[in-house]
Amino acid sequence: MAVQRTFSIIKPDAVAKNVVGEILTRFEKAGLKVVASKMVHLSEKTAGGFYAEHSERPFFKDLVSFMTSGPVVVQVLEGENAVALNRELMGATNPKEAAAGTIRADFAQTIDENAVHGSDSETSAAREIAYFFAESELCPRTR
Ligand code: RTP
Ligand code: MG
Repeated sequence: MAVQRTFSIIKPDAVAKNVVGEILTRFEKAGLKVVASKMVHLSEKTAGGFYAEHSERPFFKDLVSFMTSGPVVVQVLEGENAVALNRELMGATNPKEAAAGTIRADFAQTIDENAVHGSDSETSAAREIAYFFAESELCPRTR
């Protein structure tokens, strides 16, 4: 498996709980390297555009409202099998169903406010990275 990049969001609930560092530590301990990172307060337009694939779903309005409720930290993570590895570290979408020791099991309580986002495929990762970062903001990690 080659080195991949994936896109991650530490959502407003986790930022409010002050666990940004603890979540980043989990990525780092699992061997993922941060190659870009910034804190942003999403506008409705940006959040809605990011989750456009869910625009017809019943939870879309609440999702956009939650994602714009406070700042988030967005990052690009790099490593072997990064997309699947990040999804494994995050746990199931619903924290109540997330495996013990995963980020969502440890830092979230509800499906609506579930601490983190992670790309679900390499194709999504490429689109999501480009949605938030210019190529010049990605910092190759040579050591
Ligand atoms: P994410 O995109 O945030 O990483 O989460 P995911 O892939 O695990 O889940 P996805 O199906 O892409 O849904 C995106 C976000 O929408 C909220 N959601 N609510 N109430 C519901 O049934 C429901 N389903 C999804 C969640 O916050 C989920 O993370
Ligand atoms: Mg998703």
